[in-house]
Amino acid sequence: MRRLVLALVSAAIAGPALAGDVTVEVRNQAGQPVRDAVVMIRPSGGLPPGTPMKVSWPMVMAQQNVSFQPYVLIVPVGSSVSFPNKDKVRHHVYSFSTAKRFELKLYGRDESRSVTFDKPGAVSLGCNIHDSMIAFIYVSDTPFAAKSGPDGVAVVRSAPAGGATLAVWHPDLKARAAIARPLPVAGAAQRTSIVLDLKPSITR
Ligand SMILES: [Cu+2]
Repeated sequence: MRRLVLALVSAAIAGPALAGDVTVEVRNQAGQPVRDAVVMIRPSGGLPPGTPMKVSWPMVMAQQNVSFQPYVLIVPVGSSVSFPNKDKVRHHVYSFSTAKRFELKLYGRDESRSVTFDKPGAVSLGCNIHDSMIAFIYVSDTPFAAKSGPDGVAVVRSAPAGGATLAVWHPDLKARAAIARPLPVAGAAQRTSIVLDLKPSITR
């Protein structure tokens, strides 16, 4: 019995901290839902020790039908992203962004390259051959991140309870950096909303 009590006590101390899903509804200044927004929760005290810098979606930025797929990809800092070419034509992917400058010289069908993103921030991608190819990789300093869907809703899974900042970025944001405001995380399911001041869309 005593052993059981000790086990329970140590499990309570070492066990996972309270966490909850945070649902964020993203809208523009006209009240319309905004898709492809990068929604991040940054715990005020830093990330809990041992938090894996991982997300649940693939770290892949494909080139398909002469466009990048997806349009916005969120990756935690330190991630290696693969860039498979699924087209018959060759692409020449590049970025001049401060968070990551790189160039993947012409490569063809069913070839892939990978790039490691080691600094947080927005990385805008282009193709030297096809000017219409535009996409963004957002390198997040927190793994508690999610992208809004067509309904403008993003769900950040299992955010640790406590003081935190809600930060949101979008390719059409008027501000240069992600906008942020305090958001205490309850440790249970919670819902909030945020309005973004957007420029006319650059791509659609
Ligand atoms: Cu191209």
